Amino acid sequence: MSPGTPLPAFPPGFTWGVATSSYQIEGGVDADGRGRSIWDTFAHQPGRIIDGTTGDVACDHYHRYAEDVALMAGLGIGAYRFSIAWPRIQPAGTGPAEPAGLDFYDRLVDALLERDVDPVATLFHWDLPQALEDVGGWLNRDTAHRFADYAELAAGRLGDRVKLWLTLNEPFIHMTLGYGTGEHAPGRTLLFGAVPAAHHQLLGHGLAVAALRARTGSPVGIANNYSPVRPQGTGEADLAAAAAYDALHNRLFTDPLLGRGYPVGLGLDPAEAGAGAADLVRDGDLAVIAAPIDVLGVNYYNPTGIAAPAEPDGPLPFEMVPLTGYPRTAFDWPVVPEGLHELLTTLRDRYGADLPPIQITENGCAYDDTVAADDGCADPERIAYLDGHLRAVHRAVADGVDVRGYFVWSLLDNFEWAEGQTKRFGLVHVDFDSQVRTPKSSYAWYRDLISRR
Ligand code: PNW
Repeated sequence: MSPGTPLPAFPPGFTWGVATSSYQIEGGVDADGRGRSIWDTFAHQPGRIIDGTTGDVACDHYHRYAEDVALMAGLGIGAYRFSIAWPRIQPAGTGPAEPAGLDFYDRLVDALLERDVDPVATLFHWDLPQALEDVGGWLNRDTAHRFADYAELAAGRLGDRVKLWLTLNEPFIHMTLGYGTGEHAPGRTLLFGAVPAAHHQLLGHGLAVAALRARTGSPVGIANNYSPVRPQGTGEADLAAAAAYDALHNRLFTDPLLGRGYPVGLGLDPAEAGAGAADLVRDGDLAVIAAPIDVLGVNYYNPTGIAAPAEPDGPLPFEMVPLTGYPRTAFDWPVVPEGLHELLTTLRDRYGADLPPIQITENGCAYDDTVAADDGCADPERIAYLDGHLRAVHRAVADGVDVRGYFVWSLLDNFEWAEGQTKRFGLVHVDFDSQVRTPKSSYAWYRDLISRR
């Protein structure tokens, strides 16, 4: 089947949504008592962001949220996934709430509900208060407790109206790019020394689940990034490298969440733990992390090709190899819709009855979209990408995977982290000089798809 044939029916009650995150769209970095985050610091350091832009203004969503909610209403979506900026709620990462920061999300949530859009809130999409980074960030166990306090404040104000809470966004990407390779804030280059940031994020997740449960009856979950691993070679060393990468990317943040404990090989499993690891993973931590969740958020972009490292004694036990033979997005990411089907059925096979219902909390693509003289913005590649991935989701549902919803990344072109404003993921084009929003042809396509459901 192709974009030409209509998409098959999805289960009744399937949620159609779009997703964004605070630092990528809000701007308003000095508004209403907001504190600094690690991304404010990082984006202002020379050489960090490819085009030298920052999130200082981004899509100015902080001031234009009403217009953006109207765009969502025009799509007819059932749910909107946004993130709350921790430094708006606790400017220094600790202490009492800044009421003006909470007021913004209060207004946003009410505007969504008025338009029949369910608010889905992510508590942490990478914008850690800088004051917490100054005392070690997620390498410091205390940050997990600070995160639970923040969750309590957010849910105390919004818990009656947010319909789904997600604790963390992609703790794997935050650990690897933020603490491992330094491509993201806070810019640390610890390689496997970043692993404590995995444990502390997961501990923070578990503590936050408990804090949320006490203040909301809404479902609670987490949004993980997954990438099916394609071994590039059939040798034993290639397969071992692929398994090592799979444990790091796909299991490190899911095995312990679903009660399996940590995968072996990362220094977190008691069987291999030296004295240092025992201090890292303390008695009782795994039970906190395995607190039952109602939803597993799945973010999918592409599979990963992995081979044995060229130098066996190098710093990493695997090497990434670009997958060939697929169309590519402007990010140079391969377009592999069947990877999403493979990922969903693998999760089901791996975790069985322990796997909670799934929401696809992100899926989307970047292309070099431009607004034409007639004010149109044609993005046929994005339509083909989304269509292909939705068919893959549908096949997984037909194969028995419990997928309850799908959120396009993203509503708007936005600040794409280290890529700045050079990678456009939106259903809506944003002119970053004028802040004019222009719905792309994919916006109309998604609107029509939703209206036929
Ligand atoms: C996700 N990778 O990040 C994030 O949740 C979004 O904030 C982001 O805009 C979106 O995907 C598109 O990049 C990722 O290197 C960042 O594989 C990097 C990777 C994957 C996801």
